[in-house]
Amino acid sequence: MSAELKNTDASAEREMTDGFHLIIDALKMNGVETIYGVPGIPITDFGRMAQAEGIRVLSFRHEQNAGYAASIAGYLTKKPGICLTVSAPGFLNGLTALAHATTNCFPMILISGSSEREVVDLQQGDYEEMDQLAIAKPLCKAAYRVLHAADIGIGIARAIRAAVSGRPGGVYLDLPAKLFGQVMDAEAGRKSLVKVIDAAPAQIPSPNSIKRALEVLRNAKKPLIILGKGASYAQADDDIKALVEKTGVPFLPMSMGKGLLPDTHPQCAGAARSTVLAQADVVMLIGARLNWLLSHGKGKTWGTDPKKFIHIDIEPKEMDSNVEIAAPVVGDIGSCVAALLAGLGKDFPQPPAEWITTVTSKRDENVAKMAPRLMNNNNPMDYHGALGVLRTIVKERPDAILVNEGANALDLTRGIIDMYQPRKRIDVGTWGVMGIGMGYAVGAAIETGKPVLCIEGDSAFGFSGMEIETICRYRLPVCVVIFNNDGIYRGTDVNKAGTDPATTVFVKGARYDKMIEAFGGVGVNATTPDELKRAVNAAMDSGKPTLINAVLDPAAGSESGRIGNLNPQSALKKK
Ligand SMILES: Cc1ncc(C[n+]2csc(CCOP(=O)(O)OP(=O)(O)O)c2C)c(N)n1
Ligand SMILES: [Mg+2]
Repeated sequence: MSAELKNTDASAEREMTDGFHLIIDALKMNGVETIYGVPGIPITDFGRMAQAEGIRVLSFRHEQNAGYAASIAGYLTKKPGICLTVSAPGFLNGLTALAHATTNCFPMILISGSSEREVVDLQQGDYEEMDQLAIAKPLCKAAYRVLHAADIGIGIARAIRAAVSGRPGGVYLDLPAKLFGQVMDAEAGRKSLVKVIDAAPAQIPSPNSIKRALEVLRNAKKPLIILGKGASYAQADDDIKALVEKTGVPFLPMSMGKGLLPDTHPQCAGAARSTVLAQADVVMLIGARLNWLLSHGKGKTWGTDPKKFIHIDIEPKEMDSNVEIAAPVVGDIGSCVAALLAGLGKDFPQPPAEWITTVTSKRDENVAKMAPRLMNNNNPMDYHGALGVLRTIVKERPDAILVNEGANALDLTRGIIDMYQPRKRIDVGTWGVMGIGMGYAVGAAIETGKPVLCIEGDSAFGFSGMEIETICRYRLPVCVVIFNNDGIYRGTDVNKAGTDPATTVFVKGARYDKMIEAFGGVGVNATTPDELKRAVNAAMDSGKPTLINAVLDPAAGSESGRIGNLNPQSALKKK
């Protein structure tokens, strides 16, 4: 045999790999266990192979919901949630969730197949042609494209590090169709993979910033701590609790900060929100931004007395974003809180008793005012009657995850239902976006293994309602309660032109519970708080996918819930 022939034989026997397998190997090497997506060209086989290789691949009915599932997976686990989409339209459907992840600082990677670069770039009209990388860029933290199989390892490593390090966010990874089929030597392929070491390195705050912050806090007469979802994300629960309790400062949880310390904690000022925001003189923000949700730190909400802010955040650019920050503390929340705790010493002064009395008496007064409304047995139900029973159910099942969206259905649930454990309340987030519901429910059930209770406005539910098939298909322990008041905010609007229905109303008396029956789930129509209680308890006990149509008085809600003031007004009289 000639030497040349031998060589050919040897290379034919060489072990080879391809793009499909390199992507799977790279994800597995970096601990990715679950992918949320929708199959199609060019990623169908990839999904099959990933599933065969032991990655859990969950198929949704719409990419946006898969994306929301991935985003909340990132929030709950501190590892990037992975969403997988097809080119152009699938990619665009997933993009809203990627932007949502970035806005909310959740680590997520949107991996999308894309069409042939040569054709796309010459705009020759390829199947699902789109310059996806360019479109994704302004909507996420980082965007990468991999063209060669040998770069898959690096590409995935970069995406993972970009998503979780510093302030977490969404990352786009573009994988053109041709990449999946590219073949290379298996040994070289193995060597090209990258395991990301210390993907989110601790960012230690400067000692001076800690000293300054403690000095400001020490001199406060009316201090307040605000806990944002960044504090929940940090998983520094014990230290945060210790900081709050050792300083004795009243705390106000933001929506997804609820449960870091129980809402029933003696220092919780949740029910005295207006009082503490208006009257506090020093406000320590932990993983909470001074955005619209906190009225930008100024104006009527914040009262007339001067404030000093201590701001703890991983992102230096967040400081002074809306008002002057007297004591910026830049670092990861865990490291910052640990440093503050260490600096407290033994004799850190407690807040003046007068301030504590002001806060607790206001809180107790508001709680007492609310109590009888929560026990009402009105028929048709109103929000308070329905939430009264759900509040007890959550108290009895503190480890269940609560998903919540809507307008009144959101604001009233947030105010009424106490949370007892960190990261149990997940909701519309920074944008107040409708549509997170069923995606979050799937993501939360898969990532935590805990039962999920969704409290959904009837409009809110509609944005992701088809995923109840997904919930039934994977047999997830999800109970969806729809607060059905026949529409957006309320079901009573009338179109003055008398033709079509008003823009905010839906089919009267709709039976959402029938929808889930089509997929083998349990549907219940509940017209009283008692019926609602029985149905939710049964669902939570059985773990069976359940959808409860809670019939509410169509007149029960108010325009835009608690944020009606944000609707633009004209000086001219409304027609
Ligand atoms: C993606 C998106 N589209 C539209 C809106 C505007 N919006 C805010 S709340 C809401 C629905 C409120 O109705 P519902 O969910 O039934 O809650 P209710 O107040 O009736 O309890 C809508 C459409 C939004 N926030 N997000
Ligand atoms: Mg409604």
